[in-house]
Amino acid sequence: MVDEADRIKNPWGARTPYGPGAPWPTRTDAHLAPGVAEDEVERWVPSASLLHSNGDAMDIAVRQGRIVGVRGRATDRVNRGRLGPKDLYGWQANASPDRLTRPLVREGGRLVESDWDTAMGRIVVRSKDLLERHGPGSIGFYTTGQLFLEEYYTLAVLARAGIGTNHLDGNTRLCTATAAEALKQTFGCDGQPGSYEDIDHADVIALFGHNMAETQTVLWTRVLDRLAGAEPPRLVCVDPRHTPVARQAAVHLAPRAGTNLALLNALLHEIIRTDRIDRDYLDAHTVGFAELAAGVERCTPQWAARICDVPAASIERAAEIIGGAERLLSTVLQGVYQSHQATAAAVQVNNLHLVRGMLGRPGCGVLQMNGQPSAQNTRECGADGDLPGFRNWQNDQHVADLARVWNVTPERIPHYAPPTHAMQIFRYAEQGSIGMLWITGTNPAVSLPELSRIRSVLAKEELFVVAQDLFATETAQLADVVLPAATWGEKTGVLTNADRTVHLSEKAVEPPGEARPDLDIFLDYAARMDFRDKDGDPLIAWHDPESAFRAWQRCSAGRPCDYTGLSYDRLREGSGIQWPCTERAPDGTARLYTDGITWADPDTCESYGKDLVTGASAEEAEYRSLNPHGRAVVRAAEYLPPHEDTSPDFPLQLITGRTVHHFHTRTKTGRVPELNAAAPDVWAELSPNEAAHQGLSDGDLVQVGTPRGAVRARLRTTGIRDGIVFLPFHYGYWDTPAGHRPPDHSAGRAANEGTVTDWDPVSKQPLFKTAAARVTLVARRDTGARSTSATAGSRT
Ligand SMILES: Nc1nc2c(c(=O)[nH]1)N[C@H]1C(S)=C(S)[C@@H](COP(=O)(O)OP(=O)(O)OC[C@H]3O[C@@H](n4cnc5c(=O)[nH]c(N)nc54)[C@H](O)[C@@H]3O)O[C@H]1N2
Ligand SMILES: Nc1nc2c(c(=O)[nH]1)N[C@H]1C(S)=C(S)[C@@H](COP(=O)(O)OP(=O)(O)OC[C@H]3O[C@@H](n4cnc5c(=O)[nH]c(N)nc54)[C@H](O)[C@@H]3O)O[C@H]1N2
Ligand SMILES: [Mo]
Repeated sequence: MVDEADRIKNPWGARTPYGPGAPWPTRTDAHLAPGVAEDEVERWVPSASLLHSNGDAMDIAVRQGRIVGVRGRATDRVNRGRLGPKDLYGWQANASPDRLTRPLVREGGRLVESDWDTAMGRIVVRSKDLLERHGPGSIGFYTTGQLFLEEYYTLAVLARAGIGTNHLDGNTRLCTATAAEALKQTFGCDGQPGSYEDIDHADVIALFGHNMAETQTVLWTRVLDRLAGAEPPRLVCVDPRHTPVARQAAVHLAPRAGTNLALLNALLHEIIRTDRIDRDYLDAHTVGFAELAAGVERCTPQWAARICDVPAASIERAAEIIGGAERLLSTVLQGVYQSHQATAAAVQVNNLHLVRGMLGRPGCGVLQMNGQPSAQNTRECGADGDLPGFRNWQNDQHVADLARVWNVTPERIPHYAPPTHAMQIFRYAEQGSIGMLWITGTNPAVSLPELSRIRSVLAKEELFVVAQDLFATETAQLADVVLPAATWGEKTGVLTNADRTVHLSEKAVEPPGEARPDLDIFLDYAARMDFRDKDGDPLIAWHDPESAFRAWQRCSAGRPCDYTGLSYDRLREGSGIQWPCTERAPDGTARLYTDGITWADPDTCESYGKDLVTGASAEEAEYRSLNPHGRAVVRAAEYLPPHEDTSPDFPLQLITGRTVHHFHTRTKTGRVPELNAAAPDVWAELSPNEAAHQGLSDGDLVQVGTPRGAVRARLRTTGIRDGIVFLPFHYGYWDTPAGHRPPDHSAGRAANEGTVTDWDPVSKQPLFKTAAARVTLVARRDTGARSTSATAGSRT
């Protein structure tokens, strides 16, 4: 058993050092409720983590019908028994006394308890009315990266072929849209090339805008164990903050926010200038290198140093390390994805690997990371802005093939334009062309940018909002119907992590009250709507998780994310299998592109590519002439400054992000005593230098304002670079543990009060890490003013 205080303070636990190429040793982490001994556990139910994308396998301890703890699974390829703090303690949220147990409907302006028939009845009446009067485009769905594969697939079928709407996207738009887009741009198709095992082999690991130590704690444990062993890898860290990752790095580059592309172009410049390139690899597997070489020719370290405000010598040093690597592993996450040239920058990391021929062998991988536990499934099932099975909406053959799988006519599946992205869905809801928005497993009233706008959209009289959640979240408060969902541990389904590892998560206990699995809710809706295929049979013929999984397998057959070699039984026998898993690869596939590029062929690719500056989709003919033989595409892009840059009024850059103890809007982790106590309230980070410059000191209550809104927080001086203020985005106006909600919606605690409605033109991912801001003093540290509920209603 773990020492609890220790794992809150030391999220990574004790070292188990290992050398290059050796297997990562096991270490079993567990936590049981106080007073429960291991031999009192009646059943251990297999599952995997739902509080990040790492996919840590674990077993859920059950006693007398209740979850009483968790234990990491030592046999699993992903975590070899380890668990992070959110997983060790987070399960307690399931039994929170304020779980939703009955549907709610709005009556006379208030949400009141109701029953399933009434709630579903209202949704169906609204759906049919909208379909009749305004057609399928009047209905939108906004889902998540936190359900199970079977649920996304069912939702994708009912939305795309049942309703026939193009307006279905996930909060994955805020999360991994750029990961998917960067893979499509370079490799023609989504699908993570690398494997976590690359950490065991790499001699250089480069992390771009990825605070792995706090956001994928177990993966970071693997890195720490390599660092503690023989022949440790060297780390390159690009992050404006002195994160725990930066502390371990051979080179830490702390650029101004939103300048990743300039930095990456300079790294490419140096690598090309010093001829650290793999000509054979480039010739055999890529197109476009000449344009890249020309494009970065003037991007010297000195040029980038001025834009990024980092020493040119540090850029040269980083280029030397990356250029000298024999086995390079790179990871990319939100520090790159949530800025204005997100895809253009993420693609340059792919280019580093293509130029150096570092792909498809042990230690040579690029991880365009995911964040949410099942974001990969949202993408592959087409519950986001993609068609299921990574099919290409511009390729009529792909649409026809999907129509065959669903037994509908191709015209039934909208493909007149790219599937609508989330920011556009909210725009349509704002403008009124969407009259019903069904939100599942996400809390946009805290997580989308510019919250005053989002609140006013969700509160609109004419917009019928359905919220499906565990709790009466900030979003649910604004809904017309609230559906109580079962969650992890209370339902069965599959989830796939960031390195394509598929796990089965089984039902351990009953959900509270009348709460139902999301799958059952979608199936119920499809039955009530009576969706039919072209022969008049039910469009959705499955009835439980396993039959839904089999339906998905048929849809995935022959596509890159091929699940045909898997089954619930196989997943129960083993633990964690990487797709593609087929008859020919029954044990799954560790790495993609081991034998050249496989899915970029014009006939099979998921995307014909986009213009990296405007985001405009290329036509088939353009792609055919650019890349007739289906190679990787080396795409160049020029650095452009952020739209909202600093000014005398707003002299700082605002970046937002995460802390190790909380997950997103804290609906779970805020209800867990150990995690809540570890980080109960919002804070703002400035460098000591910057604080002094603004006349502020540690502990002062400050206001972080942008042109759109403000947050009040205690100031912490940290190792962040000058010119930047950081806010964790976890804190909504819901206050733990009492469930107290201030009467005023704007408590000034959510970082997104100040973020901007703007997105990367290519991936459409919103910018959570570039806005202009100012920090002003509210009260000095020792005046005793509180920063949360006490100040909640008082805005200035
Ligand atoms: N503890 C915890 N873990 C989580 C989550 C959580 O909420 N809490 N959420 C999960 C999810 S859904 C996601 S998407 C991932 C996100 O995981 P990460 O991307 O690692 O997390 P963030 O804190 O959003 O951002 C990472 C870093 O980007 C840096 N950054 C900001 N601006 C820039 C920039 O312009 N350039 C560069 N290079 N860096 C910049 C920030 O300083 C920050 O340290 O975490 C997953 N894991
Ligand atoms: N400023 C700023 N904003 C950000 C980010 C940032 O870095 N900075 N990061 C963005 C990113 S990467 C992400 S992923 C988003 C996350 O943003 P959200 O998705 O809004 O965050 P969560 O709090 O995870 O919301 C998930 C909801 O699903 C509910 N839920 C959990 N399990 C289930 C289930 O099984 N079924 C159903 N129906 N509901 C369930 C939870 O109670 C919770 O209310 O935030 C984005 N917003
Ligand atoms: Mo995310």
